[in-house]
Amino acid sequence: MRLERIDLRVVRLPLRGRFETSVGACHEKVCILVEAHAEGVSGWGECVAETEPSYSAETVETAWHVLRDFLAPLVFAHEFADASETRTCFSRVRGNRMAKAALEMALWDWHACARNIPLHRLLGGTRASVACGVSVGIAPSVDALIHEVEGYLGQGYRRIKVKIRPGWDIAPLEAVRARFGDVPLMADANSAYRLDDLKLLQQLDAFDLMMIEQPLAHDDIPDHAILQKQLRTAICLDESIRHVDDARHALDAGACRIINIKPGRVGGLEESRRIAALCAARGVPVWCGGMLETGVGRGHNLALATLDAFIMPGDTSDSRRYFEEDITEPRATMDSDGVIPLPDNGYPPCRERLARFTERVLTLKP
Ligand code: OSB
Ligand code: MG
Repeated sequence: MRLERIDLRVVRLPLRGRFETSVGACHEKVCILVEAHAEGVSGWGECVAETEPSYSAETVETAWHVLRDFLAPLVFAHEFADASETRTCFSRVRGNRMAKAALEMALWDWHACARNIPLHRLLGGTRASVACGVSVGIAPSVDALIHEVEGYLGQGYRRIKVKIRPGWDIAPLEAVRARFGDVPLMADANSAYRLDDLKLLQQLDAFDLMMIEQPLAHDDIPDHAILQKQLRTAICLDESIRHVDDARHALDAGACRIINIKPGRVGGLEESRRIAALCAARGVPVWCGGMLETGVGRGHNLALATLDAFIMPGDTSDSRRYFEEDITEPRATMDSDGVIPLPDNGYPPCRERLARFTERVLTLKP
């Protein structure tokens, strides 16, 4: 197969609530969607780069530039037998993994549609449903947090992740433990601490967290190794894992005991499978993270999370946790037992809603 046309579009959707982390707050989702066309079939991908370079160095605008000027020409020149080839097709472009992932996932989706196989089966997934956790942003008060968590537990979520930062760590975690007993609980610091904060981080051991996600700098594996030796709580790396070699280095160094795989962060589904295989071979648990994706990216995350290695509930929440209206039909919907059953035909966008949420479109041809 050779691609005949690629549409890049920027979409903007309001979030149902403000989402705040240690790096900033947002009230809307702005991202690039990629539609890859060939042989009358189209495949969709979503770029997780945000408008600001705070979670990662990539932004919507850098990804737009790299997709238009470098990645699209590479795929137009390549004859594809399989979507897994995209990874090597892009190997001459350094970094820019969020841009790469968007087009790579569109190619996976295209192959699944063209072969009439559910994407999760094409990827080698063995489950047909995915267990869900939920990521709870920094709240205006401890009472507001407790109220929000109560709602999520009532809906069936199987794991609660609380965003923390200096000044919003002990109190919220202590309150959630006191109010909800031994619910599966974890914290995500998004790189808000330094090794100097060791005493504070050791105090978190008292809360029996499943893990603490990315406590230290986004690009620092060695300091996480020093920290892990002095914590009882497992460290899970997110930002620090850009590709399978980072995962291997982190595990070899003892920098983490769990890995959060986001296909949008690591360059796509093929790289995600490699990280998952490495972790499975070493007995390291993985789970699928998220970046507040629309239905398009959420569908890819859910498909990936059906692989055997994904043994922990991920940030693969119900679409309604984020959006009043989502772009896809159907939208990801969680049962009362905390799992999302995957539809055989995936999550294709609805053209009418797409048109309403699109800010700009660019059509590329070979
Ligand atoms: O660190 O996992 C993160 C959202 C945006 C950017 C980074 C992160 C997050 C989340 C929310 O934690 C995950 C989700 O529900 O999609
Ligand atoms: Mg994280």
